[in-house]
Amino acid sequence: RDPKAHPVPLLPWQGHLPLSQAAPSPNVQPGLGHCQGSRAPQLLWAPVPGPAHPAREQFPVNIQYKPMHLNSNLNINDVLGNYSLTLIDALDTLAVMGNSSEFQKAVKLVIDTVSFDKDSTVQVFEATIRVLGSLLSAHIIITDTKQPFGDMTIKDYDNELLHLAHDLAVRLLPAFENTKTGIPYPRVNLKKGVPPDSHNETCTAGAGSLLVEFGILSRLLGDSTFEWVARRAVKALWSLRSNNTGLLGNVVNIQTGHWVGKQSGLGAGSDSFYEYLLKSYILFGEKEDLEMFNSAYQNIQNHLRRGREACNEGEGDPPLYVNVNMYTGQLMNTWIDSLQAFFPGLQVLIGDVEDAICLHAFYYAIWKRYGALPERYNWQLQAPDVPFYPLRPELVESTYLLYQATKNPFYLHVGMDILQSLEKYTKAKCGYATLHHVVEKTKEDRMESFFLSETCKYLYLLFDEENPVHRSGNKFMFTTEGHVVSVDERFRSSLWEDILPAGEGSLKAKPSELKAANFSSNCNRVPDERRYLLPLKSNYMRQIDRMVGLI
Ligand code: DMJ
Repeated sequence: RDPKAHPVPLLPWQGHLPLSQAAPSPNVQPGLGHCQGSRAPQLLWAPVPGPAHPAREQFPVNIQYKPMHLNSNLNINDVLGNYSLTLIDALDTLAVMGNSSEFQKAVKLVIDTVSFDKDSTVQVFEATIRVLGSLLSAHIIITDTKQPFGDMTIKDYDNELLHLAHDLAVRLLPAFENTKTGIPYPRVNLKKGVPPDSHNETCTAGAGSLLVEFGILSRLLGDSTFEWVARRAVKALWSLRSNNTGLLGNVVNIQTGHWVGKQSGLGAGSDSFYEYLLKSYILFGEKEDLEMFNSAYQNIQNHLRRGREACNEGEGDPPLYVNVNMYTGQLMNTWIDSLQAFFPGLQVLIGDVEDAICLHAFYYAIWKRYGALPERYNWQLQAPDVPFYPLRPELVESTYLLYQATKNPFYLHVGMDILQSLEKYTKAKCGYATLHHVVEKTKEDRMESFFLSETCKYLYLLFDEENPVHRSGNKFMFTTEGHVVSVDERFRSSLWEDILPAGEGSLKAKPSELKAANFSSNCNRVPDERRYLLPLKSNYMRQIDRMVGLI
C-alpha cells in the first residue's frame, strides 16, 4: 500500500473525534436491500391466518403464512415480490445439504406454482440476486452431468427453471430502457414495466451488481442482451468515478449521472458492486472486469482503509475501512455497517488473507458484544447506531471463507459462537426471526429469504468439511446471494465479441493476472505453522475487544 495515500492521522478511535466533526447518523433506518430507504420499525399489519402455500411467505414468530398483496408497505413488498421468494431463494441450499428429496419437491413446487406474470413492483437488484440467481443455480445443478450433490435430477425436466429465469429477466429489462446513462431504474413492475412515478436515483450496488446473473443467463441462452445491459450499467457507473480519488459514491441519478450520495464505503449501497467486478471475472474471465476490480481495490486501500499498515505487525490502530467523501477522501461518519462484513471474504478470494483476518476480527468482536451484528455500529461511540439484525450472512460468509483459506480452527469456534447466538436469540416457533434490537433482543416477525440461502448455507458448509463444494475437481463460486454456480468452461466462452472492449473480446486474463495492484504476492497465504495459533496476535485481539467495549 502507498503510505502516502493515507498519511498518518489515523482514526481517532477512542472517542477523541468531537461529535461536531462526525456527521450525525441519519434519522432513517436503512432498508433491508442494498439501497437505503425508510423502513417501518415493525411490521404494520396483523397476521392473517392461513395454510402454508408456496405463494405465501413464512412468518417465523406467529407461524402464519400470508399472501403478500395484503399490505401496502412498498419497502417490504418490493423485496418479497409476491412470487414465493423464500421457496425460490432456498433451492440450492437444499442441494448443498444433499437433501435431494426436498430439493426435487421444492423445484417441482416452483415449476408448478410460480409465475412472474404479476402486477407486482419489485427491486431489480433483489429480484436478480435472490430469484434469478437461485433459479439459474438450481438449473445448473439439475443439468450438471456430474451431479456432485447426489441425484438432484428432475424427472422429465425440460429447462423449466431456465425458462422461468428468462421470463423474469425479460420483465426486468424495461428498467434498462429510457435511462440516459444506461444505469437501470431501481424498480420495475413485472407486468407494466417501470412505474410512471419511478425514482431516477439508484444505488451503486443495486445498479452495478447484476452482471453475474445476467451474464450467466446470456451465456446459457446464447443471447447477449442481458449481459450487454448489465455490462453497460457497470461501465457507466465506473466512468462516473472521481478523477481525484477514483472512488464511486453510493447513490446516483440515472439520467444526469450526478452523484446524489457522495459516500464511498464498502457497505450498504456499494458492497456487491466491488464483489461482482471480481466474481464476474472469476466466472467469465473477461479482462476488463479484473482491471476495474484491481483499480477499485487499490483506491479502496488508498482512501478507505485506516489504521496500521499490517494487520499482525507494528503499532497503531487496527485496520478498518471507513466511509469517506468520494471526491475528497475525507471521513463522512463514524459508523460501519453489518453489510461490510462481507469484505474479508472478498479479500480471501484475491489472496489478501492477512488483511481479511483483521477486519473479520473487528466484526467478530462486535458480534461477541451483542450476540448479533447491529445494522450500523458506531465505532466512535462504541454503540449501535441502527440496532436491528435481520439474520444477515456476511460475517459467517467471511468466517467460512477464512476457514477455507487458513484451516485455522479459530474460525470453527467463531462459527459455533454465531450458531449458538442465533439459536439463543433468534429462534422462533416456526423459523428464525429478525432481531429488532440487538441489545434488547426483541424480535420482529420476519425471516429474510437470505437466512436460508446464505446464513444457513455458509454455516453448514463451514462445518461440512467433506461437502462436494470442497472436493477437488469441483469448482464453485457463490453469487452475492450465496447461490452456488459452477465455474465452468461454458461461461468462459461468449459468442459475442461486440459487447466487450474492441479487440479484447476473446482475450481472457490469465490466472496469474488475478492480483490486486499492490500485493507483494499473488496468494498471500497464512503459513502452515500458524494454523493452530490465533490468526490475529492476542495483543491485537485485545486491542479490538477494548475498542468495541468488550473489555
Ligand atoms: C443479501 O441479499 C446479499 O448478500 C446482498 O449482496 C447483500 N445483502 C443481503 C444479505 O445481507
